Amino acid sequence: QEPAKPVSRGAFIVVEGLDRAGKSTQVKKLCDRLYAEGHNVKAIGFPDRTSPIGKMISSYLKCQTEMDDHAIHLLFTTNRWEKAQWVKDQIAHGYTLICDRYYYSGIVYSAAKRLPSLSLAWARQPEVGLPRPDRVMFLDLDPEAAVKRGGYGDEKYEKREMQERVRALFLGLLGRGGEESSDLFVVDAGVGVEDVAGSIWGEVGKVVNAVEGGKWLEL
Ligand code: T5A
Ligand code: NA
Repeated sequence: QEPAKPVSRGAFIVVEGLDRAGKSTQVKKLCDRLYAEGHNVKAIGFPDRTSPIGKMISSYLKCQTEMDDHAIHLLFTTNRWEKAQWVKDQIAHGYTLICDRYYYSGIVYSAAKRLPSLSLAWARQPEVGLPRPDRVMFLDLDPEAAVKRGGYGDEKYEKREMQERVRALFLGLLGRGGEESSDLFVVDAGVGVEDVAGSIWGEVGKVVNAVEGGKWLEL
């Protein structure tokens, strides 16, 4: 399938946030808008529950199987690695990818378990080398507001205390320096769907046009 118009490469945009922050809603809106403006765009997301490893992750999240915390962390990471070449290929062929969660979630959700043997640095290590996004939109929402959005379901991490620690770690990445802090762009996700979409577009529109204009480095 050939892209509709020749471009240098596509952009790689990630949408991150707590459970119920509105990531899936915004990924869809962003894809629709980019498509309407003539961009070649594809949506992806992690965990990708369709692969054999993804099915193991899904079973863990639904509390159907138990697993060691380091083991599940490495499965989440592997679930990204098994898609890494595909991600690079799509971008090289001019497709902009909008990705629902990525290694930022991978690092902070595992570190939020506060195990002495599972530090942020430990969690980060197996993610090193994965394709780095051009921009990460962090949908920031108070966990109290997240609960009110229909409440949490039965999945593993959908608990208030865990979400508080995840949020603190996400915001901590911003102050930590290094790659993650310069990738993250914070969006207030506690307002209406259209207002959140407007904030996201204000940043992503610029990034996508800069990438397609060839002003950004190749991955
Ligand atoms: N995880 C994930 C790890 O531990 N390690 C990893 O490496 C990765 C990748 C599953 C879990 O796995 C963890 C994190 C998670 O705990 P998931 O499948 O992405 O991750 O599941 P969730 O993030 O929980 O998906 P949700 O569907 O709950 O959240 P979304 O996508 O953020 O929210 P969305 O868009 O579905 O909206 C939720 C509800 O809110 C409403 C929507 O209509 C919907 O009802 N809503 C709004 N309401 C008011 N105002 C707005 N602005 C709204 N936007 C949406
Ligand atoms: Na979602």
